[in-house]
Amino acid sequence: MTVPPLEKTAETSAAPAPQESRLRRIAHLDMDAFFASVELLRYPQLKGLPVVIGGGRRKVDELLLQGPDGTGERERRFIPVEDFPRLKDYVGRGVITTATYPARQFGVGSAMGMMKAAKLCPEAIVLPVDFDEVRRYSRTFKAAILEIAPVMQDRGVDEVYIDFTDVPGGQREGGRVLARLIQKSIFEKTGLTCSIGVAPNRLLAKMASEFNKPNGISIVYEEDLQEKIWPLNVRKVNGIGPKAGEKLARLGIETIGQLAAQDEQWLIGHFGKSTGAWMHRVAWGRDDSPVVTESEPVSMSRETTFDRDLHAVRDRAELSRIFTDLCLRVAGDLQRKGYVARTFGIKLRYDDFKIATRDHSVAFYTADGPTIRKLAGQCLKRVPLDKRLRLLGVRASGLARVEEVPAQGPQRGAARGAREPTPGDSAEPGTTASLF
Ligand code: TTP
Ligand code: MG
Ligand code: MG
Repeated sequence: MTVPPLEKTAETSAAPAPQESRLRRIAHLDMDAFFASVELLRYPQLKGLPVVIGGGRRKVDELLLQGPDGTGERERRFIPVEDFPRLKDYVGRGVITTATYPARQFGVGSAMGMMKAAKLCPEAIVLPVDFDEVRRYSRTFKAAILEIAPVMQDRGVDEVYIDFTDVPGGQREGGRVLARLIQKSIFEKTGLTCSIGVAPNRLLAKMASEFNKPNGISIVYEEDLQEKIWPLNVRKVNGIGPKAGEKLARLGIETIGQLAAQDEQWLIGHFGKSTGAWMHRVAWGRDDSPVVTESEPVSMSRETTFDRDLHAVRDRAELSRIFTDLCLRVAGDLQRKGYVARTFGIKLRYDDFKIATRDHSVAFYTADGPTIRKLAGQCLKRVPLDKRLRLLGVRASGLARVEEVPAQGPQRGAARGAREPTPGDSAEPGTTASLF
């Protein structure tokens, strides 16, 4: 491998490299066959076999967990390989979410209809997605990275950008040393593998992370543009989607190199000022966008301290109004930021400054205001309301990004919420919750 001059300088000088001689090194890390790999941790007997993830959870999946005699629900028991459902037995309109690498050798992959995939690989094992498990591993692998490299940008459930530039090892071998360390740490903490591309910027790193999948590292320098990037199809550029790809193909442009060969003005003529100029820039491997650190919230809450202490009975109407308002605000926060939650809680501070908190988890995710009002309202049944209150708060936790949970429309969430007893319904005397 040829080492670029700047890299060499940085490595051979005894003193730490001055800031300006460091190369900008940006990594893109993407987990390998993520949803499927998470299932293989649960069922290691399936390692090396074609496995696809797709379709909803079916009866056959429940039966599999229950065991032959119908007992031992969800109990961890060893399931022999031959007991798993096969693609050839699948009937329905589900599509494949992802597939293990052995399954991909049969031409099976994301977004393919399951029945079509069954023709290519009838013996592939079919499993449903376990979103909770996937999210748990998503958090764990990201936490492992943050322990090593602090500048990380979340790009979805299984991928992140990491700025290697100033991290120890981030310059060595173009970033390979640090990439190896991160792979090792993730594997130790999760048992999962990932692939990493390290390049001068996010644009090239994103492409590079695919070069050596699975469990690979790929190092790209600016001078590799012609050899490693230009032969790729334009669709490999993050941001050139199916429509732009088709239009470019109609114009006779298939590869990034062909795109780079076009005059910028010509591209602007066809795609408009901003897209045309952007296409020209990316074809030449240029991207200055920073890696923006943003951490996942663990909860969202709203609370309010009253102007005067309020009493659950005498100030019932006012408290009820404030409580509803807090719930709707929490719902608004969740919706605006693209989250749903399934644990809702309350916080009270009494006039003696003692604090009480309660929370309540449900089996579904929601960001629906009235549903949150009902669920948080149930927590009120479990706190003493005989003293005056100084503060009231509502909190949502157990968060998930809305796109990461199985589709469940607000109707379903609300309907299920509505089935729970509502605070106002429980009118037993002495049940303090009814006061709200
Ligand atoms: P990807 O990173 O695109 O795919 P992958 O991790 O399964 O495989 P690879 O090794 O090629 O990276 O997506 C991450 C997860 O997101 C994937 O395991 C399943 C899920 N996913 C969807 O839910 N819908 C989709 O259309 C795709 C592409 C992925
Ligand atoms: Mg992936
Ligand atoms: Mg991905």
